[in-house]
Amino acid sequence: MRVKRKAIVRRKTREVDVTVTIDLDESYAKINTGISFFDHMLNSFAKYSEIGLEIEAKGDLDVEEHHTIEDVAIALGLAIKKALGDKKGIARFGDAIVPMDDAIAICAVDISGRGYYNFEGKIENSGIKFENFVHFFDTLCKNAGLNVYLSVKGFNAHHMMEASFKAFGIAFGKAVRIVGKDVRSIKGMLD
Ligand SMILES: [Mn+2]
Repeated sequence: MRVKRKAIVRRKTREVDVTVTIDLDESYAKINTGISFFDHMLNSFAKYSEIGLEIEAKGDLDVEEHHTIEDVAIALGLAIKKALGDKKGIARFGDAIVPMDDAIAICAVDISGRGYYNFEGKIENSGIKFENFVHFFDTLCKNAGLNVYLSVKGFNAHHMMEASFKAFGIAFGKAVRIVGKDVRSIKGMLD
């Protein structure tokens, strides 16, 4: 019997109280961040990565969305890192190309243990600001130890952001799947 790839992370600051529950071998989503568009994006991520994900966040949205998006990214990143454990048997790499009408997103993921986000594109503000869209992925990568390349082109900001979350979800879902027995690195570890 495999070790459960589950984790719960709570992060409580003076700005945000967020709890993330993740199960890499389930498939469901229950998301409530108080930012409807962000919930829509996180639901897409969970759906297309085929992981179990619960996020409950209460942030200082009267200030603006930045703190809530940032703290969700930190907690989700730490939960991913914790749930992956020793990373034995994971595919490690995953990729996806996702069109959405006028938009197209390309994503590649390496669960290398080294957090690095490489983004190409420019999107108008949509249900969340573009700066927070970029900041979310950057913060997530640093905290989870993910190397992610994401590129997006298009016209409609909603489509461009949604295609990005879908592409990231599909690529991430492939990378966390169990495909073998050993750690996929000649170093013997992914950290
Ligand atoms: Mn949509």
